[in-house]
Amino acid sequence: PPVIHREDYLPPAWLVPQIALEFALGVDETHVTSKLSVQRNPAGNGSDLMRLNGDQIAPLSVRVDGEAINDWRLDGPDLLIELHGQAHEIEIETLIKPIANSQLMGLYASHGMLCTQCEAEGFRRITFFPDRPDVLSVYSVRMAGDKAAFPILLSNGNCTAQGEGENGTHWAEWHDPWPKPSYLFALVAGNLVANSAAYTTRSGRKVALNIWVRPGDESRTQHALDSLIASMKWDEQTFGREYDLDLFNVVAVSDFNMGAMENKGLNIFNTRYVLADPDTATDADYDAIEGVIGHEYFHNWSGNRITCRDWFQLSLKEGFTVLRDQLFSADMGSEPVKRIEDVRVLRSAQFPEDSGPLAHPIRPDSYQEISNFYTATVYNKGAEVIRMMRTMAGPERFRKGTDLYFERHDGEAATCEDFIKAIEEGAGLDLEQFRLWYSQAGTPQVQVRMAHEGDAVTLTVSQAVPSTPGQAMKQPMPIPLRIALFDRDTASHDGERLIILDKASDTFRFEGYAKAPVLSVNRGFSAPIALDVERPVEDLVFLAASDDDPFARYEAMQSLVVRHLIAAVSDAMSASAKAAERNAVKRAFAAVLDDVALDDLMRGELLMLPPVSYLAEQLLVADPSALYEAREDLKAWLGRELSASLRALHDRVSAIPYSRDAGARGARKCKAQALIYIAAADPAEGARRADTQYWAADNMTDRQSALSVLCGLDVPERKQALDDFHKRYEGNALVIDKWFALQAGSTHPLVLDHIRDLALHPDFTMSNPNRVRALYMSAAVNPKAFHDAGGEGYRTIGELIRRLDPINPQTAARFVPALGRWRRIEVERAHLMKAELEKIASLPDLSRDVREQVTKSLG
Ligand code: B3K
Ligand code: ZN
Repeated sequence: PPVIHREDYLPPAWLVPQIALEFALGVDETHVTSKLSVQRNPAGNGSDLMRLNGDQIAPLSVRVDGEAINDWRLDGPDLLIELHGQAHEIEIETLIKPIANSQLMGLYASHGMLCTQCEAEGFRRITFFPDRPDVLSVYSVRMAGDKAAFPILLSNGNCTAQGEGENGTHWAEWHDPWPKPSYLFALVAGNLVANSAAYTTRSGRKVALNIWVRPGDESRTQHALDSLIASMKWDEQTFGREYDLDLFNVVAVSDFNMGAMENKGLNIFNTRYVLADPDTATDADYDAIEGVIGHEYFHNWSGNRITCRDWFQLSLKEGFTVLRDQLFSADMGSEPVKRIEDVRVLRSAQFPEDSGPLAHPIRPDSYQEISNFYTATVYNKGAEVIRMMRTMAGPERFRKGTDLYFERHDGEAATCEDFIKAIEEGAGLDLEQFRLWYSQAGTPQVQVRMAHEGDAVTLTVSQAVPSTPGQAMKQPMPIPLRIALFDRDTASHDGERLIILDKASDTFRFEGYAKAPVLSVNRGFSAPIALDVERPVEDLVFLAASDDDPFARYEAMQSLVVRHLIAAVSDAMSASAKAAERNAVKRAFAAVLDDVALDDLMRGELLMLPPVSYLAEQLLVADPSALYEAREDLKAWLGRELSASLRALHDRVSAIPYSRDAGARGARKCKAQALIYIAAADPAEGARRADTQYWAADNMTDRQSALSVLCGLDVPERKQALDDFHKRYEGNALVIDKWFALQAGSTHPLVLDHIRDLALHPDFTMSNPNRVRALYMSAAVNPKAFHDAGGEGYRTIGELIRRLDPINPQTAARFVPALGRWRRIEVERAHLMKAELEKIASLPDLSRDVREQVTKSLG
């Protein structure tokens, strides 16, 4: 398959200022007529050839300026037409089969409803078009279809006319005044009901808001609607961005490849990020809905009003929009807890990308299939890179930078370079060297050494950016580190400082410290780096108990645990030294359990052990089972040692009644954590408490956390609760997904047998991505299942990829990176993992998506 290079970008030869689309809708067949007004691009190369991309479609007819033509030709899937004038009208008819579209790209059917997904290259599955983000058009859409099958007809912008047709049909016309690239086109037709509200923007525009769902789901839409209103208000206040249409529609679809899609004025969502009520959604689900609703809404400016010139610039909209949704969620809830969660995602999902065969910079240089680049690197590291700019400038100056960006590039298809320049000028930063964060892949490894002499403290700080595929040599990058020097006796410091390491190695000197201080560094996770600080365990215990930066406090706890677990799986440390470190971990946990000043949300966060994926990152080659066992052992040991405090905590928080306020949510988080430790230490006591909690639960958070613990135990209560859960929520797909995910993600000794049986369960289907992820992604991230020594976990995922690829290549490709980690896994497992990749690679008709990921993983 061809490799597309960023350097090869050429402006389009032809522009399409306007497009009129007509749809004769049907689930089996939809007839599409597309009328393009095309114009030579003054900035183009002057070619007469117009390239209209296609994908698995054929033209029924092609007209130019009203005349049917035959001298068009196909170049692979694309349609080529020669045009000799300055401007023309092109009309193309296509016939598509939504019901047969199992890839869920383009126009497809879901439960009798029709909907679209066009990003990145799905529009070309509907009609021939220059399907690239730098071709911006004003869209007019007319659709007609059976009124009973499709009572609701939606597209982008405003509805301008509607009426009845013959034979029980009806039609609607939609017009979107804002020019947009084809990837933001959307159409929905189906039987839907809305939860509606009105919102008035700060300049007085009245906007009608609708959350559209299938009949029966409307009682679970209020949180999404509230989140949308909060997002609209927040973007006005925080970034000065106002909504720009009179209508904003959100539609929930149960068959969807990812989370949601920011189509102009018509966001389409995975039901997972819309539907919630206390009985069916956990606190985490509520938070995710708020975050994704915010994310898609914020795209209206960072993505839609200003879009990307080409797909290499994806982080321009995604990195920035993730930062915006992170700041939004932080403002809506607990800022420190949100920061900890974001860092946890970065380190468990993005760090492994950066250190594996698929590593790429946040602005990649080449790709074969762009769908493979919707990654944690482009999204989450992209957000961290912009967050560093904000940290260096401060929020006020950063806002001046974003104001300039929005003002300067409104209506354009822009580049990351445009964004950097606007921040440089608007915020008054020099980002010359900082641009390396856009071009270099790999997580910088930063070493910090502190020396104390007389009254001076010297920090020697050095960095190394590891080599990654295609990038052997790296240059030092500017790394902003927030630091504080603590007085051990008073547990206070003399103010936080920001130091910037922009060389391979540098020293920073601070005077006025008669005694050696305790160093707190990379506070708030000011840079997305891996940190190596040599310091005594006592310093970490001190910071875990006393740091006034909540993130640093969490980080000190994590470092203590990571140190201990890495030592536990290696021979580098004596047994007595290991025992001393383990006791330090216990003291830190005891302090967290006993600290009355701590809120429960933060307490729950601090009690979480780092995931195996992050532990494995610390080692060049890891034995995942050894790490898993060491982590389980520590859990059980802490559970025994701190048994009284953990039971007291579980009792205390169990008495707090359900509500959505922070105190009650914190209580539920602590309840879940306490139960995990109690069950690890004493399975019988754990089963008893989990069973009680399960049957008494009046909300999904408690019910799920109890069932999760029961799932890992070999006790009779397990099956009773699982059966009840299935019966109770039969027909509720999102909750049945949880039923699959809890079992596939469990620590039960027979988890692999359970996974095999679940794949044969009548509720399992390969055609619904949520269900596939519920079963198989839970298995792939479950070290107990995936890294089973016999290789059964690898075979399960390998077979899934092979079976899913012909149905839904985009979703299939998402499973490849798990196997792609083989080089970092101990040799016997590595062989088994590699064998699965080779088996996939040997298939003749692999999709571009899976082919690219597998080839790179073996390469
Ligand atoms: N922009 C979409 C992602 C589209 C993914 C296409 N494979 C959702 C989002 O990031 O908001
Ligand atoms: Zn996005």
